[in-house]
Amino acid sequence: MRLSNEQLARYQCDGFLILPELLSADEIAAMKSELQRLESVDTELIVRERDSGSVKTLYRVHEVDGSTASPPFRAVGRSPHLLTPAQQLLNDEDLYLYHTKCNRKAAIDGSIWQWHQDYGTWKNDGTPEPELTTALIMIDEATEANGCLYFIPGSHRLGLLDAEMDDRTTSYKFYVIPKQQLIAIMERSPEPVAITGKPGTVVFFHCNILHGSGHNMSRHDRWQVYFVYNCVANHPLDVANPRPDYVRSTNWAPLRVESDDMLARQPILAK
Ligand SMILES: O=C(O)CCC(=O)C(=O)O
Repeated sequence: MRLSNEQLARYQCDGFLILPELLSADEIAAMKSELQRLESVDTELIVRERDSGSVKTLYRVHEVDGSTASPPFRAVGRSPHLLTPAQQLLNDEDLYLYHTKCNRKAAIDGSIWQWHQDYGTWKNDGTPEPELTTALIMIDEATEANGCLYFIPGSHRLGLLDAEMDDRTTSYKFYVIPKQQLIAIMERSPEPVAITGKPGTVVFFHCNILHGSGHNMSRHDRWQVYFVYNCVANHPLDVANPRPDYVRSTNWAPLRVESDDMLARQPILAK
């Protein structure tokens, strides 16, 4: 799947690009059944909601080894549906997966992600340039009620903003944009856009776009899976106390586009 010049220009301008129902119902069903299997794995690669204990984030589904290894997810990360557009958006053939994460917003319990830029954390990881793009896959329909993502269009062009560590709001600690700064940016930006869509929809977004999502007020779980692509040439430099491999991968081997039939091509997992 190759993006048109018009789609590339839209991504450069807005900082995101929505590809409705790019993946088939069968592909989504295969990923959903993998998520059901992985949810019950006892591993440090799963973050849980503080109060309910339900799964919030599950990491590292794209490799052949490790407790959360998953053949369908490994295949989709190398499929032409995701890898080819990522290569076009980053204008580089040699990409690797910085990390993969599967975010569940459990019905009623699933909590917010405050406004943030992903690259703030990745710069602290030692990643030299904001040359990463994320492919979001909607596993369930994403709605405003079940906590879809919101983007501020064009905010990636503001560059990296000052952020502060928030370790209070949810069980997941990360850098958020302080309220007054956020309001000032919102006053001079287009309104935030709700990123809703049917299962199978894929959304590419820039690592500096301002984004966040609300609480899940609905009776439906909302799963979204994120594949973060980085240029091999932009891999993190050495830092003191690097974060673990499941969020800052050190597997910098360039990915090659594989079969577009992720269901037919399932690699054998390492023991
Ligand atoms: O899954 C969500 O609702 C938001 C996730 C997010 O913003 C992130 O992981 O950076």
